[in-house]
Amino acid sequence: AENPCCSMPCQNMGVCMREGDSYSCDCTRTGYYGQNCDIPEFWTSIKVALKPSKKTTHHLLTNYKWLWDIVNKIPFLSNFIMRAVYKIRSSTVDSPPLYHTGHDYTSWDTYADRSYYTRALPPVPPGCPIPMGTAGRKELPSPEYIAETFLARRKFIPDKRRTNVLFNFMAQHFTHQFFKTDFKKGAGRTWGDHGVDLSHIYGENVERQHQLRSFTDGKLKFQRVGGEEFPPSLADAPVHMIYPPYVPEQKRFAIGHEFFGLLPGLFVFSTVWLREHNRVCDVMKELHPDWDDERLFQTARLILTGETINIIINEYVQHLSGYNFDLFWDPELLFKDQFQYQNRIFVEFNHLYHWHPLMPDQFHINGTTYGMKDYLFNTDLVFKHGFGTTVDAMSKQIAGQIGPKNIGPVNLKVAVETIKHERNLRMQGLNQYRKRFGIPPYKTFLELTGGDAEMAAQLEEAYGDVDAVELYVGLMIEQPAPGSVTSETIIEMGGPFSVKGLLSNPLCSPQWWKPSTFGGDAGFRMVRTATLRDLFCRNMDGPCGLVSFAVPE
Ligand code: MNH
Repeated sequence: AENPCCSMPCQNMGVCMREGDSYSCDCTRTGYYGQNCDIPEFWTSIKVALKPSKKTTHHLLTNYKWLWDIVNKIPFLSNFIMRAVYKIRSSTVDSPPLYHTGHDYTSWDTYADRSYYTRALPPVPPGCPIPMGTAGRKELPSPEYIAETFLARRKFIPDKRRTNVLFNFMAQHFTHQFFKTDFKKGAGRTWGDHGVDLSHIYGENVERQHQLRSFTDGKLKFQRVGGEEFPPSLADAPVHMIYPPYVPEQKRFAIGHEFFGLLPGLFVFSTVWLREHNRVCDVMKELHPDWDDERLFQTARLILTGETINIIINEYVQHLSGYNFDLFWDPELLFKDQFQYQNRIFVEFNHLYHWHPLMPDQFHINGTTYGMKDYLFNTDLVFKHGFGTTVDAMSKQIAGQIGPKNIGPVNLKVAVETIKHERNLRMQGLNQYRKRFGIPPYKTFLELTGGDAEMAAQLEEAYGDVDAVELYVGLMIEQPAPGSVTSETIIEMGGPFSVKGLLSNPLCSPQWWKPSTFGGDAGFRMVRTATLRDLFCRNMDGPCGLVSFAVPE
């Protein structure tokens, strides 16, 4: 007989357990009871009645600028709201995690085996009649068909919020320190360490880190080109890097992450963080003449970790959210609470961050246009145009909109692979995830496509039932939420993973969050005041042009 859990009967995060031909739902601490955990307890019904919907909250935060202009200036109010954002977002993530890909249920390995990504929802149960449980078609269309029909770019669609190419590369650069799928072991496995560890700058293990270090004054190895610091050549720092055969030896650079020779934008970020590291080492050596190389290196790494988090919250997430409330990073706001300073990367977080639509097909630098073929692995253009000019150009070019039919040709196969991975992992559909993250499931295809009737009809043809729409596909075809860069589901799922990941960093713990961790007041100040503009302008020869995450109007 069919597993009755296949129809996902348990609501409100109740856990389904098969009992022969029947099932039970474990409703413990869900605030609901009944066969399917669908009847609210008294206090739950009060809470539900009073709680504004996620849509309402989003609307409030992205409108009423005059109101937020006042709130932002009153510390009592802005602290209250910022703390609420930290608390509400991070409490949405299970910590410790409940599921991973090794088992369909909670197991010791879920907690202990860090070579797995964790999962917010367990897989579609085994032995279900059809791929998505009981909803939709017996057989889903091929990943190739799905990608070509719904995801492939016809004509470049620019982002309405004027997100630029610098943002695009920050996204890719920043997230690849923790999204590191170990494809040899499977799509649910990772070779990363589950958080903001700057392994993309310093390498994922001590051997790689040692190759990248100069062992004098805490600094990283570098080479001078035209008077400016750049990552060392592979000959000087022999680490494993992925380059195609046609890239000549002297144009191969040694970087923390082995993929980062791929794109000039990643090379730019690798370069600026390298310069920042060595600059911070100089400052620290001045303050602490007695420190050895090791201590200078380790302290600079912590300072750069803090700078990263500050820039990500104050500027990157700020831009992404479109909120008129000014976000900021203050770990102290959580010191009165119980808070788990531990983090795991969820496979759903990885998939929702496949923002390949951001990538334009061409890059404009100082009057020259590069097609994708001339851009991939071509770090030469950074030297040809100059570092500053390249950064300015990336700040002035609008990136693609994260939405349907906007993935360029080079990345379409990545989309195909992602769909295949989701099917291998038996991931539940978009609507199940919407419920898990507190937003109502879509009732119709038309609602999902935001009124695009043609696409809704094609989707219905493909999936049969809106509950069968796959997670990644659904995330990519939703329209951006009003005022934001990404869709409602990406915000409501990504927000929790992102806030939890940033605020659970050990730097944020009451024990670590103090000047001595960062070599004293000067280092602590660097952490708390870091900005994107300073990061670039302090580490650049010549005039500093536009450094921003959006193209100004
Ligand atoms: Mn991208 C994974 C190519 C831009 C985010 N990306 C992959 C994979 C390839 C790839 C290949 C592995 C696919 C698979 O087998 O599942 N990505 C590219 C190329 C470009 C690119 C060629 C630009 C051109 N990628 C971007 C951008 C982002 C991004 C921009 C924005 C954040 N990509 C990801 C994420 C993964 C990924 C996240 C998953 C990484 C992992 O799990 O290891």
